[in-house]
Amino acid sequence: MRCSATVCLVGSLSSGPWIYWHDLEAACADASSIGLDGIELFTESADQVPADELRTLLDRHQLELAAVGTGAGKVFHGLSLTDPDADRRAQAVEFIRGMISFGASFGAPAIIGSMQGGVPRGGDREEVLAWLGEGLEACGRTAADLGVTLIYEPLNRYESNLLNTQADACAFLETCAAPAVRTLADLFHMNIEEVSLPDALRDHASHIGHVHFADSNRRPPGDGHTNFGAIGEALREVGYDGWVSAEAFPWPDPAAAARRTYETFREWIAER
Ligand code: LER
Ligand code: MN
Repeated sequence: MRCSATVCLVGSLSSGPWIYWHDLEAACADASSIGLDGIELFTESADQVPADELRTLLDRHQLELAAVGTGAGKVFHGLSLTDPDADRRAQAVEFIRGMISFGASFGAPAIIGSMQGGVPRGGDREEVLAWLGEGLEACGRTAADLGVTLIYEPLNRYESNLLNTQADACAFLETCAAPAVRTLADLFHMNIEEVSLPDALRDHASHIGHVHFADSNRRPPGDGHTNFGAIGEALREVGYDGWVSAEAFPWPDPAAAARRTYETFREWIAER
């Protein structure tokens, strides 16, 4: 398993569950000095950070790109894979495809979180799920062509009314023709939705392609009441060998949050 931390490069955001903020070079330098293996990027668009600039920084600091988030498509352009308007759904697919190819040039997957949208009041749930499936299939084909996975993230009930648990997300993916699509096990969302985090990780291990690492209160791992010993045991038992990526509030500050994250990873999660 490898540990990374999120970097928010969206200039107009100043709060949210990201460890590092706004300065990519400073984030890389700090992450590398702690011993983290990579960073996960949240950018405004697929071309916000020139690929050669990112490659230079990653190489200089011996980091990998763990994943790229697509949420800006929703936040800034109001796009989602389940918009009732077919043209808007097509634009959502195009936005995500841009992010997939940005990530793929670094071997990193794109994450579909808030871009999944939800069922509007009075909407037809089956129809909305069919649109989600079509979107995941279309984006999943692009990811497969570029040799990367695509990560679908079940969100908690306060962020989406589509699929909230690992079980629901995995059962849904099995109905789609989207073999490159994996689920994201975000420990914060799971803390709200799952009966048992370690059981959910064990039961759905074959679908899980990425882990978002946060404590129960979305503070850095180690600053809430999640039992990371049991989570580490489950992840090691199923042989999870992907990223454990800190998507948490920068509490009390980014540098301390990153250090706390890495200490918790080393103590409870890493292979021993
Ligand atoms: C994105 O990874 C996520 O977890 C969402 O809660 C952001 O809205
Ligand atoms: Mn997440």
